[in-house]
Amino acid sequence: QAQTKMAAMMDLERTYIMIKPDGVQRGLIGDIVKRFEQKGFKLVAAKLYSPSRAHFEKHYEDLKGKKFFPSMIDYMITGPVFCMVWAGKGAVKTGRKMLGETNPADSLPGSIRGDFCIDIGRNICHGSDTVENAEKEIALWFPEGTNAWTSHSQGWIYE
Ligand code: IDP
Ligand code: MG
Repeated sequence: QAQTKMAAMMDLERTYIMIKPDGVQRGLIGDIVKRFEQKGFKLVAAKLYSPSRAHFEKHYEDLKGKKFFPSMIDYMITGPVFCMVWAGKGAVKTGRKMLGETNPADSLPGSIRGDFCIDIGRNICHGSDTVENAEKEIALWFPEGTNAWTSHSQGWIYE
């Protein structure tokens, strides 16, 4: 009972992580998934997906006024993206740290962008920036919902 309660609490925070077309093309899906698994976060949804331009425009609607917006959307629709939802304590903030800074040049070695890419316009991955945005993004990308399951590692990851 206590174990189930703890599992439910640790699952409350979820983040939307997406491997962009360059990350998929470069064969980095496995490396990125591996980092989140090793950290101890729990995968609750994943799919390879090729959404419409309108879907990406919705996802990035906050950036609509930016000069780079049209070319960024052009890049996003060049190929499938790998969409994931990871759950765990602090998943949003820690997920962003694991990705690194928006500009790979500012990303420390050890972070995903710090280790795998160079240009801001080819930064291979997306991660939600707030808990509120994460829930919005999860609803947009996984209208079918996510998967509830209890990891056997739960008690070895959380005290
Ligand atoms: P984030 O992905 O780190 O949250 P945002 O500011 O939300 O960064 O921007 C979304 C994406 O738009 C970035 O990941 C990057 O691919 C792209 N982007 C942001 N700023 C620039 C820019 O100045 N030039 C080209 N692309 C950019
Ligand atoms: Mg962002």
